[in-house]
Formats: sequence, structure tokens, C-alpha cells
Amino acid sequence: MMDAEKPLRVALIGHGFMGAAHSQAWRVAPRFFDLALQPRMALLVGRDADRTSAAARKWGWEETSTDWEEAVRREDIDVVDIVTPGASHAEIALAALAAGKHVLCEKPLANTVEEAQAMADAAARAVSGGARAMVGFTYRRLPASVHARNLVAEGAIGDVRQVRAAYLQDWLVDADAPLSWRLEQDQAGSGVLGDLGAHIIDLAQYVTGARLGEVAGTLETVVESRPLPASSGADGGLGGQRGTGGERGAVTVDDVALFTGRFGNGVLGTFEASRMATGRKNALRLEVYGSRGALAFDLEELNFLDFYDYTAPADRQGFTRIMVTEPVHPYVDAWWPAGHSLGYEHGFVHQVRDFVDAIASGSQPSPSFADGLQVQQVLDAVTRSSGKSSAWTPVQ
Ligand code: SOE
Repeated sequence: MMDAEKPLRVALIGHGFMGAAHSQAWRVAPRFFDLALQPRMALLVGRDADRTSAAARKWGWEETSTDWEEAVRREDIDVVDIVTPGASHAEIALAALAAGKHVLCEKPLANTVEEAQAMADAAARAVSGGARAMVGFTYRRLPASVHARNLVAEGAIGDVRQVRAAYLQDWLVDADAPLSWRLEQDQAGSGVLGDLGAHIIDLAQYVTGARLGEVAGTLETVVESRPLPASSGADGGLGGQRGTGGERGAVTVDDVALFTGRFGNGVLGTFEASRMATGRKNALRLEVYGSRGALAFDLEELNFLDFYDYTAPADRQGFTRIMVTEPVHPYVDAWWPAGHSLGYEHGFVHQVRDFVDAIASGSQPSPSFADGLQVQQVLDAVTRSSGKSSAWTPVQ
């Protein structure tokens, strides 16, 4: 039995938007879940000493550093949590795993399949030394997502016939929204395909229990140059920031990604990811249609799951809006009484709960780095397919 008071000393590498979400999760998870190990927010790492110190004071990290390799070297760090731009995921994760640290890495796992493969191989090697690794697809950790997966698995909608997934934002509709690392190939690996497309690929595969085997897609850069940012903020963009109004730099990634996928069981799915969907702020929608019913999940109404029972008498068929806020629903009993909603940040808190549980029990975290590699292979297949007039392209 693990000592429930044994600390799990965490180093967070990065402190942009995901730094805030992960900090909140490390702080809140032990207050709402009985964890077998007690996370300690030991070290926050960032490039700028002043900004990192300010973030540490704001979110409750004990120490700061501007050197991620310190987090990897220190014997008094157990977990390295990576929330940097994708270009540094592999380097940091490989070093941390080699040092025997547990690693949590934001999505997408890496910028290339080669990097993701190296990370998955390193995570597999590290298991025998006790280290565990997880990739951060948090939307599968919302109660409605888990409930949807359970309903599909128990046959509530019968055989899956078709899948539709979209993840739409509009923070880049303005051509004068400034450049940021998310718009540069060498930093982000891809644009909306990896940023939002990765989420709907993972969620569609998680809910249906099937994996994509081939895809045909199109990537589009709608605005090809943008004003250089007024400041070098870690997350630039994401709405609100203005450009310098002067010199412009090239956008080297996609703004819109559209693709068709065929799952291993032959089922077809359509996928849309966009940062140009005016009025859509964080609109992820997954629809799964089956022989006996259907499910629909909308992130902007994440406490609900729409369910259609095709076996009901014809005079009373219709989509039922399930409020996924009952204690019987996944994760909910740790929070509030029935009907009291959860939010975007709770997926991150549940992620910490599940990661700490896996570390404490020695089990394999899910999604693993191998799962992250498979999503990277889908992203790569869409990219290879794009420009081939959407030819079907095997995922490999
Ligand atoms: C920006 O598109 C972003 O922050 C994504 O990078 C996150 O993964 C998503 O959860 C919210 O939107």
C-alpha cells in the first residue's frame, strides 16, 4: 500500500495557457480526490526568470528555474510535466525518461512521427525502471466523454455506422492577429491540424473504441502572413493580442484542416479543424451514429450528452439531453451534488488524478506515449495526403 502522504514532486516545464491549466490541476486534484501520492508543486521552469517567478507566485510553485535540464537532473524531482511548444517535447521527454522521471506531455505528443516514435520507445524502455508516461488529451477525461465511451462499449447505440467530428475556433479570423509559435512550423509542427485536429482524432477513437486506418485530407493556410507580435509572450495569439502593425512574418502552418477517415472496422468519419470559424470559440463536437441509436457531445455544453434511442417506440423517439452531473457518472462524485456543473479545467484535474493513480499503482497510464504516437501517425497521414487531391493514404 502506497503511503498516501508520500510526496510526488513535480516540475512543470512551461507556463503559458497550458501552464495555468496544469498548475490548477496539480493544486486542486489532491483536494478533491484521495490520491495514493501527494503532488508537490516543487519547480516551475520558464525561459524568462522574472515572468517565471511571477507565474510561480501566482499559481503556487515552490521554486523556479530557467533551465529545464535542472528539473531532469534533480534527485528531488519525481515528475516532469511538459507544456512547452511542440518543438521541445521530444528533447525534454527523452532526457526526463532517461533520468527515470515520470513524464506528462501536452498534446500533440511531438512535431513529427520520428520524434513521437523515439518518445514512445523511450517510455517503453523506462517502464522497467518504474517511470510512467502519459500524453495530455484531456477531453477524454470529461464525464460526458467517458460516459459516451461506456455507452458505445455496452452497445447502447448498436454498431457504429458513421462518425462526425469538428473542433472550431475563430481566434485567427482577423488577418492582423499577430504571429505566435502556434503559427510557425518549426515550433508547432503543424497548425490547427495538430493543435485541434489531434483532440478530435483522440476523442473519436476513444469514444468509438476504433482506430483510424487511412485518411484523405486537405490543409489550407488562409492568412499567409501576420504582423510580428508586439511582445514575445509564450502563447501569443489565442485572441486578444494585437500585432505591431508593421513588419509581417510568414505563417508556415495550416489554418483549416479537413479530412475523411476510415476506421479499422471500416466505419467512415469526417473531421474538421479550424481557427477560421467565426463565432466558434472552443466548439468541439463529436457525433457517433449507430444501428440502434446515436450520441452527440458538444464541448461548449460539456456537462451534457445527447443520446438517441432508435429502438424506442416510433411515437417517442428523439434526442435525450443527459445531464452528466450525477454521482453515478465518471469523476462526478468527487465534486458537487447532482446538477452542479464542471468545466474545461476539470479535464486537467482528472488527468492528474489518473496519472498519479497510474504512478502509484505501477500501471500503464492512458493515453500512453504509444497512443500519442498513433495520433501523430494520423496527423502525418493527413499531411501526406493533403495536396494529393485527397488520395487515401495509409497510416503507418
Ligand atoms: C488553442 O487552440 C488551444 O489552447 C489548444 O492548444 C488546446 O489544446 C485546447 O484545449 C484549447 O485551445
